[in-house]
Amino acid sequence: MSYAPPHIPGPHIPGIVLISGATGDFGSAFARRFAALGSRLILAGRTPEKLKALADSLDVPTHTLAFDVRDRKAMEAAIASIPAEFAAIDLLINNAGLALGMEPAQKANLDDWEIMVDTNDKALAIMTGLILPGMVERGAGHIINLSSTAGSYPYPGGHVYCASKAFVTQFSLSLRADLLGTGVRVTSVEPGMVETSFSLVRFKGDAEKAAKVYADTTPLTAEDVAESVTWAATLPPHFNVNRLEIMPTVQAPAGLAVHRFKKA
Ligand code: 8X3
Repeated sequence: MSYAPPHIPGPHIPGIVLISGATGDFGSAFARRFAALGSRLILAGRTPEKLKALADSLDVPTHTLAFDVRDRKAMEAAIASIPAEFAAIDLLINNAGLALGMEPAQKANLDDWEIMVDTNDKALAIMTGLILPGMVERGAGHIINLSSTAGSYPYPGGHVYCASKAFVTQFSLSLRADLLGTGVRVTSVEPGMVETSFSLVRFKGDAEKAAKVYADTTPLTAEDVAESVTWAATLPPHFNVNRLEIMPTVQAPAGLAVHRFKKA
């Protein structure tokens, strides 16, 4: 199920929106929503062809930035290259992120751990640091960080992914503390199970494993997450959503696990 056209937005339409991970399932859903509202878009992603295809499909002025968020120098150069007419960013959606692997921690691939921390945390913080001073100077702006229920409810095989999302939530709340009085808003959006290519990436292309995650149930969709992001972003400027935890009705935090000894 998806929503088209989007629900009635609030009164605040962000003028310029920068979306990282723009060509992914979430990112492109966000891009379509904000384009429908008339926002101008800066689309950041790794693949120039995919960025161009997305930009060409939208009816609003767009600027594309092709770089890997894990390459700090490339990120700094990309942000510095934003043309003047796109420079006053109203909304930054820190969306680039991923999960890799679901083996127990003691069997995990340490390269996977490094990539998750570099992408989900380090890049998100640096991107924020690059965009924030302009927002504070203008006395307005909004940073929406894509966290996850995984940041609050750990699960077997979640280890660094869960921890990386706890970072995103706590970083968002900490930003609120520093930005008090500046007019800049911060929101941590924390979705649970959403059917996207998330699991295909996590299981490194194993389509069968990925499909099992969403089989015989009704997960959220990228459009549902876009609904939440649009809601938080279009509220009037005096209204800050700190955390927005969403999950499908079929999912719930369902208790702690207990190991029981085998009877002799
Ligand atoms: C995605 C939600 O539960 O697969 O962030 O980790 S979960």
